[in-house]
Amino acid sequence: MRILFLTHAFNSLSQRLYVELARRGHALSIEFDINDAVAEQAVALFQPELIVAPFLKRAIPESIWRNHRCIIVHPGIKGDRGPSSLDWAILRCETTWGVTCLQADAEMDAGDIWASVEFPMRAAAKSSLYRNEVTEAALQGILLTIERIEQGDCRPEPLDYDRPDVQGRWHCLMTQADRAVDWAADDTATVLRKIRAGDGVPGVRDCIGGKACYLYNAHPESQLSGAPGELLARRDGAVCRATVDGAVWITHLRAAEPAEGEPAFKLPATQVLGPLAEHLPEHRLLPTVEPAGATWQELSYRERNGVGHLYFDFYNGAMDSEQCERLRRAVAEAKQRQIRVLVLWGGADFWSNGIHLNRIEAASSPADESWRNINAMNDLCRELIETPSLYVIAALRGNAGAGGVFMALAADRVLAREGVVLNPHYKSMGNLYGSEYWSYLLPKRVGEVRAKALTENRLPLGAPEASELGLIDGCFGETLTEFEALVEMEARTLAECSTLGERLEGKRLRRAQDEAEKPLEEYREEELERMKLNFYGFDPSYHVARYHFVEKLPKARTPVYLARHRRLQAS
Ligand code: THG
Repeated sequence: MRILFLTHAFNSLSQRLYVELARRGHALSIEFDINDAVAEQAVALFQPELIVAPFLKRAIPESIWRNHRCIIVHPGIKGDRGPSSLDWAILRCETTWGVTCLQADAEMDAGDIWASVEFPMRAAAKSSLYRNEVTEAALQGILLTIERIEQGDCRPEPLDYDRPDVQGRWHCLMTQADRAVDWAADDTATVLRKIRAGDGVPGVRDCIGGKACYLYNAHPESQLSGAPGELLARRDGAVCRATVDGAVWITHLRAAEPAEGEPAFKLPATQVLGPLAEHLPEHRLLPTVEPAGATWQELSYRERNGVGHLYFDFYNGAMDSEQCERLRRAVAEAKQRQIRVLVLWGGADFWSNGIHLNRIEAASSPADESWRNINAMNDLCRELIETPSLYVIAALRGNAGAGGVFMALAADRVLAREGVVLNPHYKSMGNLYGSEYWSYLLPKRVGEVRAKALTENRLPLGAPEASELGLIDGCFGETLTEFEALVEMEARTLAECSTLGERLEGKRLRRAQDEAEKPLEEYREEELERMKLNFYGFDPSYHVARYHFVEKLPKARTPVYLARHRRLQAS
């Protein structure tokens, strides 16, 4: 089918639907929802048989929905309507939630229902539910919808609140008053729920030491306590704040009333608080330490059955210079242990997205900070490539993009959960050339021709396609739990395997051959030479693109690598 995606952004959900529908042979094109005239033009150019709105905030104009079938992917159960569906579901402690595929008409979210898929709720941030449960349900819903449309005789169900299976209702836009934390009264569970309901957008507006800011990424802390609302400690950029019955770690803040020149985007909490957090005791927690109760540990290392397991759960998968260095040190320390297999798990929602663009944007010299960050990423990648005594498995539980993908390729075996989406390219960030030894790691896996195609196309890739190409070694597991269990088993089997010694010997030989042919350092220097131009050269594209990305500026047009209909016209 010819399907046009009309969407606010090409976010993780739209990317997942895109790779899944492309795999099934549908002809797809994408248009960002810029204004009605642009959307009308896209429809006229592409002549779609179906329009899908995976992530749309505005109304589709009547000129479009009257003449074309438009399916809205709504993150709510049957009958649920409004712009804050998931936020309300979390705040109201719903135990079951869902995704409904409904046909757009004049009344918002009240159109005929083509499919509705439910899932059990989990105590997690809105963004995490969105990337996991909502995405899987949306995919099922869209596949059902397309199947029903293709059958031809299947009619959608009109919204009817008298039906027993229509349990949702209209919910208004959630306001900051609905979200507000009352530190003198709210217990830890309530504080967590409120912050989770607004994570990653818009955050919960609050006040810390007189500073107005939005709160993001909260985790329970069971050991520390104090006067409700008081700041108790800091750790790796996060702050710990007392509740009436315990405490929570808050890792990120956004200034709500930024002073002249102060960043207005998300940053580590201690950076936003500045002097307000300086006096706090730093509660270090080494990766090898297993905390007694609940706490927040960004980087952790555990050993089970002779296998090392390294977890790194960086917010949004972004890794600043210090985080790269901490992770590199953890890898170096794992190499000193009596293990022969190391599994890199990344975070549960993200594997990694490479350098930390928000931190770079906030730096006094973004060019210098970019340089420092990419060098820290490279040091980490080199630490992973040079592991003669260890067999390294990269286990991608969540999506990876840009440098994060190439960091994974530094492992000996790269495995991904089936639903993972990869973006193995840098170019969409203002023509960034990229580093992380990609010019060594990528062609080695897929050959020069495909390497060039992947980096130029700038399209997302599903794990099965990545596996097919040889970019990764395999993908399996419909759920996170299933994937984790299978990787764990594979790692354990490998560690106990009598031929592991031979494998490691083979790995050492190949590395030595590669090094003799062209030293790693040479790849790095060549890449960094190009990156220097991106950071310090005359063309400011990277700095402009990063600014637009970090500030979430509205898009002015859809790039032609996504808008096929515009490419067809151009050629
Ligand atoms: N029909 C048509 N277009 C649509 C939908 C539809 N576009 C996508 C849309 N569904 C998504 N649903 C909503 C539902 C309610 C609101 C917005 C999108 C809403 N908005 C508030 C307003 O416009 O005043 C405030 C929104 C905000 O500020 O975030 O209530 O079914 N044709």
